[in-house]
Amino acid sequence: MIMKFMHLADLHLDQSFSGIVTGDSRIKEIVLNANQKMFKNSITACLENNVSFVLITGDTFHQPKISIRTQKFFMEQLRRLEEKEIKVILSFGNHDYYTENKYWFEWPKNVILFNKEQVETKKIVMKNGEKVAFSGFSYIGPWIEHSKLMEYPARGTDVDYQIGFYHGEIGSTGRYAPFQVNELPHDYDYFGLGHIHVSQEVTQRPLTLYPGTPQGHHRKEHQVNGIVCVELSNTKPTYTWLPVASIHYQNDEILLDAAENRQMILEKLVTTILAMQRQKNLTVLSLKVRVSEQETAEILREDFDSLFSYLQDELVRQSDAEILLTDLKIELSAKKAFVMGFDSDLIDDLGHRFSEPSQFKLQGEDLFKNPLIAKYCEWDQSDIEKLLVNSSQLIKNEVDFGDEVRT
Ligand SMILES: [Mn+2]
Repeated sequence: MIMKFMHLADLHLDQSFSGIVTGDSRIKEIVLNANQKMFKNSITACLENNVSFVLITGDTFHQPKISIRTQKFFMEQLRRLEEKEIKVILSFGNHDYYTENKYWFEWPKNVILFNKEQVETKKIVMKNGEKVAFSGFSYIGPWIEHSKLMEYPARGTDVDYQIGFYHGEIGSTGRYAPFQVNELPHDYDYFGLGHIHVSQEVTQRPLTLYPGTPQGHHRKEHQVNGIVCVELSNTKPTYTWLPVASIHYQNDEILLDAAENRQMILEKLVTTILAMQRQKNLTVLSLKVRVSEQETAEILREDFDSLFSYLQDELVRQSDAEILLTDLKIELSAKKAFVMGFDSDLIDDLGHRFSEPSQFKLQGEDLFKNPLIAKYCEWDQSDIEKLLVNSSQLIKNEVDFGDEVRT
């Protein structure tokens, strides 16, 4: 007998998409719906593949406080599975840790909740009579500072399949239930992980996978596989990835040769970007343009702002809203790069922190005391955001970051 199920983790259903600023209404629409579309696609994939059950292993929501609208949407989608009598095994991670009285709707009857920090085991009987045991736990606060693997029971003697699941990180110390790979229960049929956003096969025995997040939410989440469909049988377990994302972050670079004039540079930039390999739907592009000549670099930098905004518009237009350029960096190949020890997202995060008007005013206190500025400058929210985006860009133009050097 073959048993097929779907494993999802780290959906972060209510997380916003970082770095996306656009006036294009088609792209705004895509961004607005991307999280829900990812989950709808996932449920559709479960139905189409006729899976026996669906395993969701934590951080389904980005925050412990979940908006009522998101709750309603989530429950509605689970009900599509209920109609087909497909069970959902659901646990909570460090982001969406469980607290009792926050749900505004009743959980559909097909949902088997794991909402305790102690490892529990729950059994279900499949339509064909086979018994499956699930062992796992949930977060009830933001941290668990020790391994939970010792609590997992031995494989049940009266079950056909024993499945474990675990939201946490590999390691000896840490705040997210750090565990050692060699302590995974070898006699389980599958061990489903959550927490790490990059897909990874951790061990083959038991088959232990991090599905990774199926929908990236920022530049660093550019390696996304989707949700995972697992097949268990008497022989070796197999699995396949199913893509469900509608926004793809992509970091790329192109080379511009020497001695080209402005017309050729512009033409080459646009055609090269449009010809780049990319996935379907919306690509959010961080681009590094490498040039070999100082002169070319100077041409590009001289008109940087207007070049960047022209390219953005032109790419949206020519790609039919499938490419959004969000970062542009000019780099002279010969130059010895100045490398920061931290990742480039920190710059965006810092910028974001100052977008809160009271923070902005606090940081700019001295500046705003200047009588001229106080008199003539009114800062509304869009001015603040524009300023922050521009200043982040200035920093990114001059500096290489840890994440860019490592990849
Ligand atoms: Mn997590």
